[in-house]
Amino acid sequence: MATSGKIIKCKAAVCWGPNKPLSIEEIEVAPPKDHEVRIKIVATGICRSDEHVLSGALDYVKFPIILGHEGAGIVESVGSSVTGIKAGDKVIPLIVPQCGKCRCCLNPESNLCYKNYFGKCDGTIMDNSTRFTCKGIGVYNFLGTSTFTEYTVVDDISVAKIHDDAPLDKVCLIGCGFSTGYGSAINTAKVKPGSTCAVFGLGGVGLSVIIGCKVAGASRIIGVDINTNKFAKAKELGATECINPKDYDRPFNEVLAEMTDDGVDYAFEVIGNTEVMESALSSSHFGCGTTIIVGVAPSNAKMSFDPLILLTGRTLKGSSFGGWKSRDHVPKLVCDYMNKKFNLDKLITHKLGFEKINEGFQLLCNGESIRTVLTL
Ligand code: PAD
Ligand code: ZN
Ligand code: ZN
Repeated sequence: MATSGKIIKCKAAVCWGPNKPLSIEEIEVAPPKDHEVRIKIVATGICRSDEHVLSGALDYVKFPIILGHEGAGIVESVGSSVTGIKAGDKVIPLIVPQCGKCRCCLNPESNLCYKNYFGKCDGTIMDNSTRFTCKGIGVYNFLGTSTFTEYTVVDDISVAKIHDDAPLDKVCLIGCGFSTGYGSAINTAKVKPGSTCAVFGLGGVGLSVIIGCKVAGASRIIGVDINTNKFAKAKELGATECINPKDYDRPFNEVLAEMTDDGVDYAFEVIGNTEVMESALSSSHFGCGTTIIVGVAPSNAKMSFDPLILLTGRTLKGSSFGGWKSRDHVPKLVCDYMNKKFNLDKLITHKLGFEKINEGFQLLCNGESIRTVLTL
């Protein structure tokens, strides 16, 4: 490519600090170094985790930063030592890398990687710097991906090559929200046929949990949200009933216990609210219920519960990126989507041009959108 090895000037949505609108700026994107890949982003979803940074809920994030982590694009160029990926390939950047060599990567039960960005949390990629500059100032990277930019540079262990015919404006959701929710049901909970599930929070991730529970054969899927506008879509995607905790003036776990013969088999918290996590845990059956935490709580938030609640046989687990080993499974999920094993199109409620990114965040905050996909 003509741009290979050169600095690219392009547009990006820069976040200069919390509680400020994103600013579309011209940035410079340096060429990929050893084991790095430069990607032309074609489409990106807006996930609640991006908004957590904007609202200041994650106080460890450094600024200025380019957010966005649910993208898909086309490789522009690759650095030295990159194998298996070349310019022109369609790819999805990955929030959880897969080095293939560490203790987690070698354990079939784990999908984390020692080289993950959650632990690192310093706004850089593996070589401890980023390839972005704006007005002469270095700009940080988010979750090793940064997709709110026309071009990004990611580590080669954090990129999955996908099918040449994949529609990028749809499969971008496989980069975070869809895979996270769907995998929480399939991989982390291992939902069994005939079981009863409760999903707390019916945003893009929660609705993807519902899709997973349905594919796994759950017989009852109870959607829980304080925004009743989310119920119609939840039912369309597989919820058998939907309830609003605000309609009850007693502890919500009691309500669910009555409805489900003493508690659900699987409870999913997909909001990031520690009180709801506690409520989900007590809503799971005392002898055989499993609770999965998917929501990301604000920094320093604490969950508290009487340990006796677990002693009778409950299980509490967490799930990041739905338990998928990213580079192995993302290409397969894209093929499963193309083969109609699941349909994620209904999660996309809005499509906007990249320059309308702040409008996209507004739609999420107003509870009007499930996923807005921005096209670049
Ligand atoms: P979203 O904001 O679209 O959906 C959250 C839903 O929860 C909304 O429909 C709200 O109305 C509802 N809600 C809020 N408060 C309550 C409450 N007290 N009781 C019931 N319902 C409530 O977010 P999303 O679906 O994009 O993301 C959900 C969470 O998952 C969020 O915390 C995000 O950061 C996290 C996430 N985790 C991972 C992971 O790998 N674990 C990946 C992606 C997102
Ligand atoms: Zn996300
Ligand atoms: Zn690893």
